[in-house]
This record gives sequence, C-alpha cells and structure tokens, in this order.
Amino acid sequence: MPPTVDTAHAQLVVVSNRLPIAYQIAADGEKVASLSPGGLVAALGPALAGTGATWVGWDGTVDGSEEPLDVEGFRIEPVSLTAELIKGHYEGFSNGTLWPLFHNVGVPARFSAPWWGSYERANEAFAERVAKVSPEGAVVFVQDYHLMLVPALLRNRRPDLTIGYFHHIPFPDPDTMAALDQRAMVLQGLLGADIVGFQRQRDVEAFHKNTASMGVQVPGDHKVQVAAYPISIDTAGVSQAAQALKVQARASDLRKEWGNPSRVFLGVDRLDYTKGIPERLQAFEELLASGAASSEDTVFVQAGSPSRETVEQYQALSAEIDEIVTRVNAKYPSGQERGAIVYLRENLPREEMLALFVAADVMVVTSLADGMNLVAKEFVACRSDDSGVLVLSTEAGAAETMSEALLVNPFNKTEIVEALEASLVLAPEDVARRMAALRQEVSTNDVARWARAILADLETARAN
Ligand code: GDG
Repeated sequence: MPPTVDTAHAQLVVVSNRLPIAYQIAADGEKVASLSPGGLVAALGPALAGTGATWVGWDGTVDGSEEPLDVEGFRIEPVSLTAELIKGHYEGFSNGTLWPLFHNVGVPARFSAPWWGSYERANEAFAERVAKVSPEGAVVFVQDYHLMLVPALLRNRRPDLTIGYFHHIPFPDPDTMAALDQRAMVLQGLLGADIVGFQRQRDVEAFHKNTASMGVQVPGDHKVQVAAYPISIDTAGVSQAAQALKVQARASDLRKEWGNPSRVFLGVDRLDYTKGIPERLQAFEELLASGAASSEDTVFVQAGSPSRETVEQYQALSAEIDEIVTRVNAKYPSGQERGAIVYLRENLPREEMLALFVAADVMVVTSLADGMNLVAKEFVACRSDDSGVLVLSTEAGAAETMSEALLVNPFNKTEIVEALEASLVLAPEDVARRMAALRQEVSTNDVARWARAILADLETARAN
C-alpha cells in the first residue's frame, strides 16, 4: 500500500533524470548532500513549500545508494544505476540518439538496440521507484526526454496518480521521427500522462502530427491535455543577484582585464552542437575581416561549460571551437594580452556568470535548435538599467516571446554578421526601448508563473 497523506493539496512528486543535489565531503569525511540551485528547484520551490515534496532521480554516481535523504525540505529518493545502464540510457539512447534526432541540426543520431534496452530498463526503474514512494492520489511531475516511457509505466502501476510530463527540448515532425524504430512506444509512453507540456505551440503540433500519423491513441479512458507552457527563469532573483555590489564590481574589473574595449560581445552556453557556437564565432571573424569592428576595441567573450564529454560528437565540437579561437586570435591580435576572442572553457560559478552578463554590451544567442534558451532571459534580467542588446536565434523557443531582440536565422552567417554590426550602431534610445520591453516580458512571464500554470492544470486534471 502507498503511504497516505492528510493535506488539502495533493502531494507533489517530481521526477527528473538527474537529482538537483551535489555531494560534498565534510570535515569528518562524511558525504553530505546539498541542493544545487537550478531552474527547476527555483521554479517548484515556492509551489512545494510546506507540502513536503519528494524528488526522484539519479544522483550522478555509479551504483549509488538508494537510501532516501532529507535535503533542505525535499525528500530525495535516489534511483541507483549501474555503469552499463548509465552508458546505454544516458550517454547512449538519451544523448546519442534522442538529443540529435529531436534537435535535427545535421548531427546524425546514432542507433543501437542495446541502448534502447537500457532506456527501457532505466525508465522502468524510475517508474518502479515513483510507484513505491508516491502517496495515494499524488501529483507526479516527470521531466524531459530521458523519461518519456515513465508516464505510461507509472499509470499501469498506479492509476490513482495524476501524471504531468514536461518536454524541455524541441519535438520533431513525423518525417524526422520516422528514423526512430521505437517511436510508437515513445508516443504511447507520453500518452500515459494527464498533461503533456511542451515549450512551444510548434512542438504541440508536431506531437499531434506524430500521434496521428502513427495512429497511436490514448490508452484506457483517461484524457490527455497537450499544451505549451513556455518555461522561464527566476527573473526577480537573477535581477537582484546581478545588482549586488560584488557582481557589479567584478563586471567592471572584467572590462578592465579585457583592456576597456568599447564593445563586448558575449556568448554563454553549455558546449553543445545545438547552440551554434562555431557559427557565431565565424560570424565575428567575418565582422573583423569586414573592418566594421576591430579587435583592439572589440572583444568576443565566449563562456562554454564542458558537457557530455564522453560522447564523441561533443569532443569533435570542442576541438572545432579550439581551432576557430586559435585561428581568429592569431589573425586578429588586440595589442593587449587577450585575443579578439576570450574563451572561457569552464563551468563558471554563478556570480561570475552574472558578472559576464552585466559586463557585456551585446549577448549573442545563435542556437540552431533550442527548446527555450534560458541564457537569453538571464541576460535580460541582469540589465536593470535597460542597457544591452540581445541578438537571438529564431530557432530558440525564447524567440517566440522576445520579439524586441535582433532576431537572426542561425543558418545564415551573413544575417548573423549583419546583426552583430547592427547591434554596434543601434541608437541608444532604441537599445533602451527594446531592453525595457524584453525586461517587461521576462518579468511578467517568470518561472514561478510557468510552475503555477502547469501545476494548476494538474490539480484540475486530478479533480476531474
Ligand atoms: C535545456 C534545453 C531549455 C551554463 N553555463 C554555465 C551555467 N549555465 C546555465 C545557464 C542556464 C543553463 O545553464 C542553461 O540553460 P539553457 O536553457 O540555455 O540550455 P540547456 O542546458 O540546453 O537546457 C533548453 C532548458 O532545458 C530549460 O527548459 O531552455 O532549450 O536545451 O541557466 O545560466 N551556469 C553556471 N556556470 C556555467 O558555466 N553557473
């Protein structure tokens, strides 16, 4: 029997592949877990306050313990995965097959029958654990493409639960999806949920086209609501943190370190081939070649946090970026210690990231495909004086609502070069007007609003 609860609202069980925790070794040698402050924790925190929410996920270790932990108000239920399952489920099917297939930017998806087997087994392990720990009548909120089979597996085990699923990345059209032999099972897995949420209307439509073309129907007699819930950031929190004296001082120190250039372009990404990093650095190279900007008083700062380094395509991307940076810096010296491109290939502390957002003049987001892109929103949240220009890819979900950015087609290098050039000559009142509008949008549509919208719809589904 599942444990029962006595609260007015349903208890919430969040399920994500990675748990939002990090381990530190304390002075006495003991392993202590703390909450890592990601977007989802910030989003769901207020909604969870006082309800004693549970979070089910993998802690990132091989053969980890399944012992539950109480961490800062969350009940953490770790799912243990073997090295073989991690390889097949996480590195293999999730990041070698699904990620390139769903983003569809020209990097071939790789297919392997054992990877699919691992994906199934890992999804079963998550569903099994959720079924075991969820109180009677709870709301379960499953996150992202690593866990697309969980909704149906869970409904079979626990029909009393109300199940939500949110997909953080794009959903492909049937033509692209056709490459995946297991697509019907994936669609059936998702249709086990009461609510399937996507970033954009375009993803909702792609999902419907897929179920129609495959003739996949909702199993049993439950209803499935498929809708767009564009995710966002903790705008007030980011904005406030960026205004801290320490961050502002660090931002001006950074500009000094770069030789007080008149213009600073900035890119901030996980090192992922979907983010269009080579394309944007090459566009900057062309801007320098055209003479519209000079490396002496213009710098491109690119922060790239290493990601999925065990996956082959990520190693190739990293080598490609190194090559571009070396070439551009050799061709365009700045007369100072830095090159034309300052490349920070590291996982930066939060405050340092905020200082970069404050120090930049132009934020450049050129994703080839991106569910949303939170970096664009974080930059805007940091510009409390309405300064700064955002160059934004039309292929990022964020472009749907951030129309005051300079929007570019990331596949057209000339367009990126032109946008970089335009950003340098925008009239100050135009810059301020655009940024004020962007800030208004991101302030209104913050992540708390996203969480409230989807959780309210789950409550309604539960009541019906
Ligand atoms: C997926 C979807 C969707 C990056 N480098 C560092 C660092 N970051 C932080 C950023 C931002 C987050 O990581 C990245 O979020 P994005 O949205 O840009 O991209 P994905 O990681 O690909 O996320 C995406 C998102 O899910 C949410 O639904 O928007 O489309 O692909 O918050 O600030 N943070 C720190 N150091 C770094 O070096 N501290």
